Amino acid sequence: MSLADEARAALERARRRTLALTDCLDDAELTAQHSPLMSPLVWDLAHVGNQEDLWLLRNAGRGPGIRPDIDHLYDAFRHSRADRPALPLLSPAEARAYDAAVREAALALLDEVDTDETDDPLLADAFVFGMIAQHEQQHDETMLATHQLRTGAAVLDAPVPPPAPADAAALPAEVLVPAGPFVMGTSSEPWALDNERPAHQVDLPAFHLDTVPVSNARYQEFIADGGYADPRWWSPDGWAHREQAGLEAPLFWRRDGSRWLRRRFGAVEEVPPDEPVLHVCWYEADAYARWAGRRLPTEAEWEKAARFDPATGASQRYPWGDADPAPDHANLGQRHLRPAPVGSYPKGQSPTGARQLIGDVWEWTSSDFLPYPGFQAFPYKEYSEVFFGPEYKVLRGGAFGVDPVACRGTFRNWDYPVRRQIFCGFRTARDAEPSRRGAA
Ligand code: AVJ
Ligand code: FE
Repeated sequence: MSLADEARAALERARRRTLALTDCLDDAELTAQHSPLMSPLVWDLAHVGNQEDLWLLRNAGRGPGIRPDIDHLYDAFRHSRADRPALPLLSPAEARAYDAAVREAALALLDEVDTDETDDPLLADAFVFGMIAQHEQQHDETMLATHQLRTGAAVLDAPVPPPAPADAAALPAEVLVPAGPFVMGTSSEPWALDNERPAHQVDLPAFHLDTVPVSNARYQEFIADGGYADPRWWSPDGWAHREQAGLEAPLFWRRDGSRWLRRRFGAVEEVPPDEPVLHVCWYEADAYARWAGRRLPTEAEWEKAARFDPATGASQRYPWGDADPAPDHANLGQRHLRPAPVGSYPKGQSPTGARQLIGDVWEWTSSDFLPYPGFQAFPYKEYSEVFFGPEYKVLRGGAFGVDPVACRGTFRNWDYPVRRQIFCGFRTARDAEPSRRGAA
């Protein structure tokens, strides 16, 4: 498939999902604010169309666009999420009509341009179309998080992932990633965003990484051992936050006698022991790791584990190789409304044997969100550059609600260390003992 055809398919897939996430709720629910952390869904609904209007119709197509007059309402930097309900936003019907009109013109533009022959860096390889498909999918994921925060009867439905494969219980607890240089980031992935570029070499000491994400069962051991009451395990900032926010368990968990229940998209269930833990903030992940005698992996370690093949010395696009994600590689694309049990997806494992690096849950790393050497903002500073710095931590790997177009071995996500409404979990690492004979 050509990149132009892939862009068309990715845009159409994103739009089906956007509509599925919003057509299931009435106008009152779409305009309500379900959490001060989130926009009303009707804001996301028109924002995706407005970004497409700006980037495809105006910047790439050099036309007048459809509604430049409403840009200010949908500029994420102008109004905080908490302030958005009070804005004179488009109604749900107006937002749907706007999105459809923009899309029709955008697909006409895609038909018109030769994305193989152009000199325009926005159009070449259909980059800007891929960027807008990723943008819409990222907002779909945000809307899915709003659905999770919303109280009220369930409106979403999806099959439960299959049980873990037979070998899951016998997997080694950790894998060894050997010392040495690897290529981090990319200069060749056509729709990689600016913060994933350029490819550059990073040399790392050997380390061990958990084979699978930390499960609810493991996390419950931390809780049962008094992990939330013991400042030894927490960083100073983390402890201060734990006290101030009153953290006692992952978001959406509630104790019921001796068991833990969790709310999940409008239903309540017992916490499933073999699922990766979800909805923990960076401080909780960091405290668990210290309690376990371990640490979070750095972002570079995570990417090396996910991409480096010791047999070839090369970095792959994904843990399983260079092929686009298929359903037996990873839990992506909101096929399920939950992560799969730990040990799932043997076909998606990395060369060193780690599973579920892609999909299921976003994985917190110990790293701040910083530019790679040689970073250049493209096509706009407000995607990545304005967020670089110590206040954001990097997450890797994508979650069950991430579409394959917005997920790859190089993809970088970031958030504040206190955030836990996103679909975040983690795995832990430790340094490997240096060889007593020195370098092998
Ligand atoms: C990359 C997920 C942090 O949602 O704030 C959406 C993606 N940027 N619109 C976000 C994004 C502009 C961004 N994250
Ligand atoms: Fe956005």
